Amino acid sequence: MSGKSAAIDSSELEAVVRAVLAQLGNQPGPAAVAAAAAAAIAPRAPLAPGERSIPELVIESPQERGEVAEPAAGAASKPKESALPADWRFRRPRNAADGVPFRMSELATMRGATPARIVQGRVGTRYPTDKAIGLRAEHAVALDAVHSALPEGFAAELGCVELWTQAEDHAEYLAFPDKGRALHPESRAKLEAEGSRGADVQIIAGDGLAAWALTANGPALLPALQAELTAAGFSLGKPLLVHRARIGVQDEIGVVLGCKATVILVGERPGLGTGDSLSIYTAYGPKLGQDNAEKDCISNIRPLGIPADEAAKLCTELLKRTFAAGGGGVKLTSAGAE
Ligand code: B12
Repeated sequence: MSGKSAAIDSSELEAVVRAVLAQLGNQPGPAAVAAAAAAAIAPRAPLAPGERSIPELVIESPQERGEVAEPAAGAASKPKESALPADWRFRRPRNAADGVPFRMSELATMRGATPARIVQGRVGTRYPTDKAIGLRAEHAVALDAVHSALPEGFAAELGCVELWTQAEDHAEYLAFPDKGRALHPESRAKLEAEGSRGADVQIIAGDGLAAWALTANGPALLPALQAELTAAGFSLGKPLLVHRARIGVQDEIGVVLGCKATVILVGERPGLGTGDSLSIYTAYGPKLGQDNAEKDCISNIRPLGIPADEAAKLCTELLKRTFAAGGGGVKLTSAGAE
C-alpha cells in the first residue's frame, strides 16, 4: 500500500475524470508521454506484508539482448518511426529487487504509437486512482458507442438505399444476433425493387455494434472506396445502408442482387477507447450462411487507426487479389502462399 490515503476529494476526482475525457481520442503529445513514463517508473512505496508484487515488463532491443553487435558510435540505433520495431521484445526483469530498467525513450516511443494503455504503474497491487478511473471512463465510452444510433436522414446523406434487418429494436438486435443477419420482409422487397443487379461489387454500410463509427468514418470512407474501386475497373451497385446490421446480412443481399462480391462497412464491437472504429468485411461469391473463413476483414478504420483513404486503397487491393484468386479468406491466403 502506498503511504497516501486512498480517499480523494470530489474536486480531485472531477479533475481526473475531466483529464481522462479530454485525453480520449487524442494522441498523447511528447511531453505528456514523457511525464507519464516518468510516473510509471517513479519509486513506489514498499509492499505491505502479505502483498504480492506484479512484475513489470522490461523492453529490450536486439543489441541489449546481445543478438546484434552494438552499432558504431553515431550510427542510428534507435527507432525513427513512432512504432516499436518487431525485433524489440518485452521480458520480465531478471531481478526485480535490482529495480526495473525501463528506458524512457523507448517507453515514450511505444506510448506515442498507440492509445492503448501501456505500463500504467501501480499502487501496491492496484492501479493508481487516475488509471482506474480512466479505465472506467473509457469503458463508459464503449458502452455509449454500443447504444449509439445513426442520425435521422443519414442514409440519404450518404446516397444509400435505406434497409432494415429483422431486429425490431436495438435490444433485440443485441440479444438475437441472427435477427441482424436477415432483412426485414419489407426491406427485402425494397431491395428487390430498387437494388442494382449483377454488379462486381455491392457496397453496404451498416451500424453494427457502434453506429458512431459509421457516422464518424462513413462519409469519408464510402466515396473514397467508390472512387478507388471504380478506378480499378470494378462495376458497383447502388450503395445500401442497413440498420441493425450484422456481417451476415451481406450474404442475403449478395444472393438477392446476384453480385460477384459484397463489401460491408460496419461499426465494430468497441474496445476501450475505440468507440469510433469501423471494419470492412469482404465476401466473394455470395451464398446464404457463408462461412467467415471465406471472408476477409480490415479492422480499426478511424483517424487513430487506418484512415479512410488508406482503408479504401487496402480494400481495393484486397478485392483485386480476391477476384484473381476466385475467392477470399482461407482460399486467398492459400493462393498467396503458393
Ligand atoms: C467477436 C469477434 C470474434 C468472435 C466472433 C463470434 C461472435 N459470435 O461474435 C470469435 C471469437 C469467434 C472470433 C474469431 C476470429 N477472429 Co475475431 N473478432 C471479434 C471482434 C472482437 C468483434 C467483431 C465485431 O464487432 N463484428 C461486427 C459485428 C457487428 O458483426 P457480427 O456479425 O456480430 O460479427 C461477425 C464477424 O465479426 C465475424 N468475425 C469475427 N472475427 C472475424 C475475423 C475474420 C477474419 C472474419 C472474416 C470474420 C470475423 O464473426 C462474427 C459472427 O459472425 C473483432 C474485433 C473488433 N472489435 O472488431 C475481432 C476480429 C474481427 N477478429 C479477428 C480475428 C483474426 C479472428 C480469428 C481469425 C482469430 C483466430 N486466429 O482464430 C477468428 C476467425 C473467425 C472465423 N474465421 O470464423 C481480427 C481480424 C483481423 C483481420 N484484419 O483480419 C479482429 C479485427 C480482431 C483483431 N484486432 O485482431 N472473432
